[in-house]
Amino acid sequence: MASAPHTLASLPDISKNVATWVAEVAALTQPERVHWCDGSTAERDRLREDLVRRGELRPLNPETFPRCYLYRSDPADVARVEHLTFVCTQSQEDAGPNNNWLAPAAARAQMRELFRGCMRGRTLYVVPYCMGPLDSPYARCGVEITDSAYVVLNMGMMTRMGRAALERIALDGSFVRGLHSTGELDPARRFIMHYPEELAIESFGSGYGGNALLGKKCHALRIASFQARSEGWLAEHMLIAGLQNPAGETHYVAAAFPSSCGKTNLAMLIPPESLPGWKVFTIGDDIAWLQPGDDGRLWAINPEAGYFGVVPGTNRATNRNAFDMISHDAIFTNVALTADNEPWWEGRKKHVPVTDWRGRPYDAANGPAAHPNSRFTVAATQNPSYSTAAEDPHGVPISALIFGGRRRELAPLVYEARSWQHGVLVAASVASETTAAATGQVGVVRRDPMAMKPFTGYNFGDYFAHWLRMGQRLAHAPRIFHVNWFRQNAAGQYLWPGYGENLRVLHWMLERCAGRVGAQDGAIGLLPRPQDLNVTGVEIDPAVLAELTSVPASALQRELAEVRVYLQGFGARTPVALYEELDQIGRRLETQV
Ligand code: OXD
Ligand code: MN
Repeated sequence: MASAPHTLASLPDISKNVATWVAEVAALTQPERVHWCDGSTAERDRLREDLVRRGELRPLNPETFPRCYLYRSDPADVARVEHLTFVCTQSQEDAGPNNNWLAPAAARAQMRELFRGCMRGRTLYVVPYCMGPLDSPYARCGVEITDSAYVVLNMGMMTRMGRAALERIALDGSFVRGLHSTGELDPARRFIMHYPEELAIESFGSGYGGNALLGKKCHALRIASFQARSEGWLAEHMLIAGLQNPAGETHYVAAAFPSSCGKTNLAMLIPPESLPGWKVFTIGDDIAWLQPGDDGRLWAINPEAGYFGVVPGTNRATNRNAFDMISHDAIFTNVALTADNEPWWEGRKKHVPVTDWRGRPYDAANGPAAHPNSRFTVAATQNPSYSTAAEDPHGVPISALIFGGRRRELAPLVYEARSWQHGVLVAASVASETTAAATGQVGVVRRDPMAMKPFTGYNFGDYFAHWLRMGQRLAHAPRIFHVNWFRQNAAGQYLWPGYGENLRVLHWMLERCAGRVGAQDGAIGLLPRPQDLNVTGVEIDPAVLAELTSVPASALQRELAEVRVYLQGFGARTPVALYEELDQIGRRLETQV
C-alpha cells in the first residue's frame, strides 16, 4: 500500500475474535502486511491507483465511461466452479446428494496446506462486511480475509463494507469467517469449501466473483441457507422488485431463476409504452433473504448493496437501466475493448471490438470478443430504478414468488400453483438449460430446484421440508407462480417477445393476487385463458398465445416421471407431501386426457 495501513488500534473496540482470527491467519499465510479495510472512498481510490500502476486494472475512456475500469482475469478463471465447491458438514447426508462433500477435518487439513505461506510478499486485507442494511435485524455480517485488491474493490460495491460493519460485528458478537487467497490461480489447486456448522468459508485458487467475493454466493446463499433453516427463514437466489400499477398500488415480487436467465433484466424492467402508468422499482437482482413477519406475510431484504451482472446482451433495448448504470463508476471484468478504449460486448450494438477479453487483437475465429460470462460490478444506487425501500431494515412484503428456468419446451409462459404445497413442488421441479455462469457444458437441461442447485448449503430433501414448514407459518403466504420466457417453436424461434413485455405476465399475477382475474384449471396448475392476459399493444398471434399457455400432456407425463425419480434421489429426506402433489397432478392429467 502506498500510504500507511490502518492499524487495529485505530479502529473501534471490535470483537476480540476478529483480531485473534486475523492473527492466526496471518501466521499461516505469512503476508508482507496486513490492511484492515475501513470502506472509505480514500481507501478505494488508493487501491484502484495501486492496481492501475501494477497493470491489473485499466482505466477506460474517461469521457464516455468515467471512473470505469477493465479487469482481465486469468483465462482459466472466468466462472463459478461447481465441481470444486464443497459443503463440509459432519455428516455427508446433511450436505445431501446436491452438494460435493468432504469431512470438515479433511477439508481443513487440505486447505491448510494450500494456505500455508500463500500470502508471502502480498497484502492481507481484512474486509468486514454486512449483508443487508446495517440497522436491519435480518442482516448478517462476515469478515473476508483476502490477498486480492480486486476482491476488496468488488466487496466495497457489493456489500456494506468497512468500519460500520465492524461496529455491527462487535454488537452481534458473531460473524462468518471467510478466508480467500487467489493462490497461483492453478485450476488443479482450486477449492471453495464451506463449513456451515462453523459459519466458515475457505476459498483458494480463484479470483472470479462467485468463488472469491465470499459475501455473495458463499455467505449469502450457502452459509445463510443453512443458518436460515435453523433460525426459521429463507436465503434464496431471487431478485426482488416493486411493481406499481396505474392505480398507484405497489406490490413486491421475488423471483428465482438460474444464473444468467434474466434476473437482472426483470429486476430493472422498463414498462413498454403500450402499458402506460406502470413503474418498476428494483430492490435486488440476485439474492433475497425472506422472513415471516408478525403480520403473517413474508418480508424480504436484499443482502447485497451492488450488482455483479452478466454484460453480454445489455443494451438500450434489453435493459436501459443497466446500460445507463454501467456507463460510469463500474468495474468490467473480461469484456472486449474498442479503438476508443470503451468496453465492448456482444449485444452492445455501437462500435466494434479491436481487442478481445484476453487482450488479443480481436479475431472472430477466436470466438466472442467479450467472454460470455463477462461481468459488471456497480453500486446498486447507480441503477435508475433503484428503490430506497432496499434500505428498509424490515424489508418489503412479498405478494408473489416466481420461479422459472430456460426451457425450450414444455413449461408454459406462466402458471400459478394451486397452493403453497403445490408451489413447493413446482419450485423443486425447476429445470433449466445450463449457462456460462458456471464452468461446464452450456445448454444442457438440468434440475435446478428453486434455482438453488449450486447454492443450497444442505440436503435438498431437508430444504424442501423447510420450505413446506415456512408456508405453515404464513397466514398470508405469497402466491407461487412459474414462468418460462424461453419457450421456442419447432423452428427454434422464441414464442414470447420477453423483456419489457414480461410485465404483462407480472400484471396477470398481481391481478390473481388481488382476485381480479380468472384462470383455467390445467393439470400443471392455473393457466391464464387468452382473455386473461393483457396483450393490447403487443403483436402476438392468438395461435402463438394459445401455444404459449398450453402444455402437451405426454410431455408433462414424462416430466412428472422425471421429477419423481429426481426427488427419490434424496431418499427418506424428501417430504411425502411432494409425492402427494405429484400424484395429484398425475390424476388430473388422466382425467383430462
Ligand atoms: C451470479 C451467478 O453471479 O448466479 O449471480 O452465477
Ligand atoms: Mn446469481
